[in-house]
Amino acid sequence: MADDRDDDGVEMLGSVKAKLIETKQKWAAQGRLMTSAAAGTGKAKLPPGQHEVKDWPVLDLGVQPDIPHEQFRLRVGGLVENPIVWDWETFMAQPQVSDISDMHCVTAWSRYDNHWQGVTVGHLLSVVRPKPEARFVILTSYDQYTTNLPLSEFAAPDALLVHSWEGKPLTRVHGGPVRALIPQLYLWKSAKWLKKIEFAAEDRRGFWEARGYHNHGDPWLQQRYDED
Ligand SMILES: Nc1nc2c(c(=O)[nH]1)N[C@H]1C(S)=C(S)[C@@H](COP(=O)(O)O)O[C@H]1N2
Ligand SMILES: [Mo]
Repeated sequence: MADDRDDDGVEMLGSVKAKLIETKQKWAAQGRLMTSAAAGTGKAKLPPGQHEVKDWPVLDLGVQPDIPHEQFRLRVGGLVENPIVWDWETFMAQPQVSDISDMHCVTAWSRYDNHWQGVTVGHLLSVVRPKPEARFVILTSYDQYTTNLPLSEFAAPDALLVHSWEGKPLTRVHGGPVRALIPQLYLWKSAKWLKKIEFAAEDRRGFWEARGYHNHGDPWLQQRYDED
């Protein structure tokens, strides 16, 4: 579907991995990779049931949107005082930070000490000003992926909208030009190819959350899958 273009005019490369989605959904149903390992000391770097990797695996639905900077738009709306649409220049003109954090994927790999650059969610919140009724956030991506999280998690100090990793622009396969990075939750909450952030009063399950993954996704509590 290399020629398919969605409503943003963004080119989609690849085809949706229906089989893979089906398999992961089945694993969720079976509780695969759940372990009874004791929750660590609180200082441990490795959450229960995880192992460290040195490379950075690529996981997605099989479609990797190609978003030139001039086509990039980030829309932030819903229950906010000041909805915004940032183009690439406006996004890059926001205060920039560098931060170091770990990634924990539900498929059991963790990668330590990633160097990120981007805009803090805290800064975004200060610009859009969520209304008091806003308690949840729904992230939508250029590949139509969605994921949901409580505003309290989205507002974590390490939560970022990142454009660079290890000093280089985030590659397309890892979600460039801009992805969310919510390091205290499993990585499926960190939407790649971010295009929309919606603040809501009610929670709404995203792509994996609707397919058996845990609604919250705290790696330290091993919230991999929903209990049924
Ligand atoms: N837009 C989008 N974001 C996504 C996904 C996706 O399919 N599409 N997959 C999620 C999942 S399940 C994981 S584990 C991580 C993988 O990020 P990585 O490929 O950079 O390792 O991205 C998350 N964000
Ligand atoms: Mo994942």
